[in-house]
Amino acid sequence: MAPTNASVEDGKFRDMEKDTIELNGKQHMTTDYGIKISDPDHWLRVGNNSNTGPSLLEDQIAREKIMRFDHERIPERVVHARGTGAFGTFKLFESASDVTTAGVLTDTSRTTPLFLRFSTVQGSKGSADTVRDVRGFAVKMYTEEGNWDIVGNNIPVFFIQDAIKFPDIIHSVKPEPHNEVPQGQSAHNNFWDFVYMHSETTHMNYWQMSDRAIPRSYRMMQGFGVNTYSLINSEGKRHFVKFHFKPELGVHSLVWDEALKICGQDPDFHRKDLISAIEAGQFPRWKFGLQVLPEEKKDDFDFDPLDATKVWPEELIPIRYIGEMELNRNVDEFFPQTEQAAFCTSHIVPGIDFSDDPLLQGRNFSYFDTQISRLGPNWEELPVNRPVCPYMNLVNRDGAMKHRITKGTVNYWPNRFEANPPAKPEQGGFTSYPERTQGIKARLLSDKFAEHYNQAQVFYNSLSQIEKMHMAKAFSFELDHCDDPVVYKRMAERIATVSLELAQTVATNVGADTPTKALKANKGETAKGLSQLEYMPEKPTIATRRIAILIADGFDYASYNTMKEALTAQNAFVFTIGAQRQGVKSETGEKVVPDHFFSGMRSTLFDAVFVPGGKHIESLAKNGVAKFWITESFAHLKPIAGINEAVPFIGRQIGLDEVHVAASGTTVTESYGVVTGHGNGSALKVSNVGPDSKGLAE
Ligand code: HDE
Repeated sequence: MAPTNASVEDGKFRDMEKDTIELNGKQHMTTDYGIKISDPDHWLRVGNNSNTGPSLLEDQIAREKIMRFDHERIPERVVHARGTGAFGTFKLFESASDVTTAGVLTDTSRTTPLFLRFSTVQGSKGSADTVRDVRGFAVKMYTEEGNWDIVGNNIPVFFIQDAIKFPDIIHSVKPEPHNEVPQGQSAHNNFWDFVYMHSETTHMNYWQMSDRAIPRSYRMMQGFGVNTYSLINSEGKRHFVKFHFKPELGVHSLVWDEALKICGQDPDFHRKDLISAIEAGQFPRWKFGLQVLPEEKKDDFDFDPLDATKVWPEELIPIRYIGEMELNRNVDEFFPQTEQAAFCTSHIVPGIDFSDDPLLQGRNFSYFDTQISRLGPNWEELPVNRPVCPYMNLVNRDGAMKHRITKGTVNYWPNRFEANPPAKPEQGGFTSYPERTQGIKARLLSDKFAEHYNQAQVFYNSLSQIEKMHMAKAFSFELDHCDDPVVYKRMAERIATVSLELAQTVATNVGADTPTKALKANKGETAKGLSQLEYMPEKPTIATRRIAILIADGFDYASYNTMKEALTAQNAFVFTIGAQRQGVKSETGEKVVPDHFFSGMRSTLFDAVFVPGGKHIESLAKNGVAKFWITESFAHLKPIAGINEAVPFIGRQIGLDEVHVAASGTTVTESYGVVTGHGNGSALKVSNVGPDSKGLAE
């Protein structure tokens, strides 16, 4: 199949169509070399009706089937193995032509197709989605000038400053070498040993211990390019830049108890969340922003802007939001479109350039290299990875699994035909920024890289009390899982560089000596944009929030149905959870077939719960699972709503008298995220059930 030169108007969809086929139900099954198969279920063997007999190696059909299967797996990514992705588009609403010539950042009439892969870092391909971890946020934009990859994370800083340390940090966090434990966790001796040994990890480590590392949904996370890149404008002037993505739905997290439970209850929770939102047409969107810094101002700060363990404070360098990204199409097949998707920090387009960020410089080597071992040298030719603009290079050819066939008699440049000539800058040819540079050859970082605690303090100081409480629990959980006293004792002490109070709480919980003095003065400085509570949705919404309605035989159909319709009208994902899936009968005889039965789901997999009134309360009150649903929802501070007979039932499960309201007329009461009502079903206004009273829970 010829690779496409589809124009951008055709988008990536049209491009991949050339390699996409429908599973044709009517077409006969064939071998991969095309002959029709008469029996795919029995190996050719010598035998008879009473004697099966030996299998024949001769059976080319059986051999092909088994051999294909034997080689189905490719190496998983050495980090970020667990992930999922979707296609979408990028649109610019404001040109950044003052700082760059890149078409994707200057042409407001364009729609640029893209692919985004979210991931966790530590776990294997089959690990759970909701582990405590950094999330990858890798965007591939198929621009008219070639592919531009922003291989980012949901946390704006990184653990280390020099790429040469990457194998160390990853070895330390991955399962330990002697027993391959633990999976999907950083809660073990080696990781925390590394953190102690490298004070440069401190800032990122605090983000990792914050609620950012247990997101509610991929759709509710920020994305950051992390590294410092350059933008070059038409005058050839350079600005340093950091890239930002801000979710329309706001930033929301699970609470730790939920995250832990969901790991077992639904390890695919985040995958399914993304897929179902896109399937329902509820496309997640992010504002795209730039922080730009004129080159000559690089040395104006007490940190080095090329140090990836530091954020650029928004007070000093505001974010300029200029575009919007939307995810609007699920993949058709996971392996070719997500597993084989491969990103490269070195994929930039004219108008964008690198910086001397020492982490980025190393990454620029590593990504291409790792794709060669994972996918082979022709990985850029795979449908999901290839550009949508014309591409041709007569020298880069051959290698395993070469797919494209290029006619012609020369494969070198220059050649007597002047075939495949390079492009001059005015023809769109990429030119590197002519950076002036000089120095001695040495293994060094600039002096400002040596400061490691200031921004960790500012981050911690900027969190709300609730976030700080969560962080104390997170540190305590992690260090409690370290059984080498050297590790947890030293770490508890180290925390006193950021907060003595935090260090004391953690030390008490994990059995370390209680630190008595702060190892570094904390002046209480705060900054904006760090606490995730600053990122609430622009418009409050319950769209795509998962809401459970609990029913058993004898429920009140009117209040059930009124609530269900009202929630559905606001695009919430409503699920009826019944005593049995065979069907549940209402007081008035209506039969509802629930989406799940009580023990098939758990409260942790939903954002809110509603219990209609009716006689069914008598059986709910005797059902441990239904009762625990309410108790657990309350413990996780989820909105709980009930009406009429459901009100005292809910009150009993959560031990709160306040939810008992006068039983006359139509009233709605809210208390601790619990909404109760009396009267007909419409008494419960959906707005009372909106997010997000969560956050207080542990
Ligand atoms: Fe990566 N990283 N990384 N990384 N990274 C990989 O490339 C590496 C770093 C990130 O969905 C690998 O294709 C080095 C920072 C994401 O396919 C590998 C260094 C950030 C993904 C690699 C870093 C990231 C990767 C493994 C230190 C946030 C998943 C598979 C200098 C800005 C991409 C692969 C996907 C994947 C190397 C640090 C994000 C080995 C050497 C900082 C989102 O090449």
